[in-house]
Amino acid sequence: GEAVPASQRGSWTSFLKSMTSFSGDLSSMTAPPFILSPVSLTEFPAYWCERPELFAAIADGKTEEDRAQAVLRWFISTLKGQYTSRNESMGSEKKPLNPVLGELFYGVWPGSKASPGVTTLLVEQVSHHPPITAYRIENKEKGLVLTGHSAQRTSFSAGSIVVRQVGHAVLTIGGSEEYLITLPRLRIDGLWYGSPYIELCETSYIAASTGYLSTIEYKGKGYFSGKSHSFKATLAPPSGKGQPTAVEGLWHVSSKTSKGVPFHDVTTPKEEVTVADIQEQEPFESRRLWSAVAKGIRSGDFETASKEKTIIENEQRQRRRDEAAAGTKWELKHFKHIDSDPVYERLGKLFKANPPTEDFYEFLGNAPEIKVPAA
Ligand code: 0T9
Repeated sequence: GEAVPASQRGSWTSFLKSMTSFSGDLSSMTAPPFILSPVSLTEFPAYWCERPELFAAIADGKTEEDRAQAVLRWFISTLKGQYTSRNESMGSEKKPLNPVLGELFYGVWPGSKASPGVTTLLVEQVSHHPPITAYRIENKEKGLVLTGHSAQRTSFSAGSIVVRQVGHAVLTIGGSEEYLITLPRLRIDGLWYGSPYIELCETSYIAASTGYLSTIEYKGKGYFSGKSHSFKATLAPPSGKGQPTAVEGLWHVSSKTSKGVPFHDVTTPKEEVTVADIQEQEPFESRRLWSAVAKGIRSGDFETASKEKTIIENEQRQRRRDEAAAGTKWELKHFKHIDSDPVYERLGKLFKANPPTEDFYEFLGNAPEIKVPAA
């Protein structure tokens, strides 16, 4: 492929070959330098709030239907960042840095007139193999909390990587109204040419404790509208409470309701999360932990990047050995693992969730103090 530097063509081909015979945790496979991203997966939960005004607006909905609609609008508006932003910033999808157990990422959106309230982000890598990332996003002033975790099961099919997302998120408004959010399946195409990109497929749901249910269907080129990144969503009220609302469009651009009313629009700039300067971060905070590796990748010095990565990996192995020898276990800092999430079990019934139960990482309530940068 053209996107692959001539000197890395051989290693890209063998990487693809080993992937076809591999199922499980792709994150631990060694990939050629041109496809490496300098950003760790622990940063990805920030995509949930890069339009903090849409998040804040959820709390302003006057009726149950208004709020369910605002949740759907915010959710759809996050997809562009979640699934196309590496293509925009780095030219293609890239392989993120594989987080270490206990890696942390803290951030903040300071708020503005358009997006009232300070929104804080707290992320912890709660498993290394397979990678599992737990996160919590809160806008206290608006009474909004999003808690979730993210893991993936990957397989290879017809030249593409198919990623089933494992994990879910729960959004609460005012501590009582709850929304269970499930995540779409994704396909990574364009691998052969060395320019991978994501297409979303199948269906995801947002089920509310008020009985409202959003069903979101994803299609790529050649379906509904024939365009990539197409979706159709239906927001259905509980029985006897009015008519469903249908929305259709391109999740990375905009959409309209079936009545022609504009629904979401992500053509305007987003707001990236603010994090502390690296010198002020704790050793396990993502950007500090990976700084030497990231610098190597960014500057094209892959020898240094790989050496620094090996240092981190060896240190991790040593830690695990020490724990095993001492008979101790790594303690999570901000979350407690529970085997089944009662919110998932209850609200999952609205769309016959499969599996009917899922585990969860409960927040321990110990958020660090976040310094809000001066405007
Ligand atoms: C949760 C998101 C997730 C994480 C990434 C599949 C993937 C790791 C998981 C699902 C976020 O909310 C949304 C976006 C992108 C997803 C990543 C894309 C990707 O390629 C990686 C996997 C593990 C790879 O790195 C595959 C190998 C690589 C060479 C292809 C570019």
